Amino acid sequence: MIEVIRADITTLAVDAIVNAANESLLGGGGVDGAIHRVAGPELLAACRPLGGCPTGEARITPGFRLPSSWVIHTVGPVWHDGARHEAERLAACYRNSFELALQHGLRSIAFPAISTGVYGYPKRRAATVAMAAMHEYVPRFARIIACCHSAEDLQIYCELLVSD
Ligand code: AR6
Repeated sequence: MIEVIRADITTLAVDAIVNAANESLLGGGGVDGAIHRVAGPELLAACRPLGGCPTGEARITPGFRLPSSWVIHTVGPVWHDGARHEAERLAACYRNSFELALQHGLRSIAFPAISTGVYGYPKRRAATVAMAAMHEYVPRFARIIACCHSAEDLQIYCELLVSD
């Protein structure tokens, strides 16, 4: 089942929350900063030996002080003009995060709207990519949560959910 909610992703008690990280995996602003703040310094210590993550791929760490057991770190594409494989790379973030969760036997997962903050991906276009990927994985998860930070995102995701 896909659930669309408005929340701070760091408050969700699910098997895994997904972090919209950067290729260094060493923290940043936005949701990345929020996740590191709540998880505590152990998260940075767990990320450091991973040696970064290329755009579109995903890596997993424990959630430490977060209510979620795991954090799946993925790196969304920076939006340029839509002609630089942004959609495929964003879809890869969702798919690789889901695949990593399945490899670890996880059943519930929450995603932020990857790439739609600092990385500038147009919100509706990104939500369309996100929802398509989520639909693909519905049969293999108990809960898939689209975690919206803003009222605008919530509205976009809800519109896409009902138009399916
Ligand atoms: N819970 C849920 N969603 C959130 C939260 C939160 N606590 N905080 C922000 N968002 P962004 P990006 C939403 O900028 O565009 C970082 O510095 C936010 O409203 O966090 O993928 C990384 O280190 C937006 O909808 O990620 C990278 O350098 C969404 O999360 C870079 O930003 C993503 O916004 C990644 O940029």
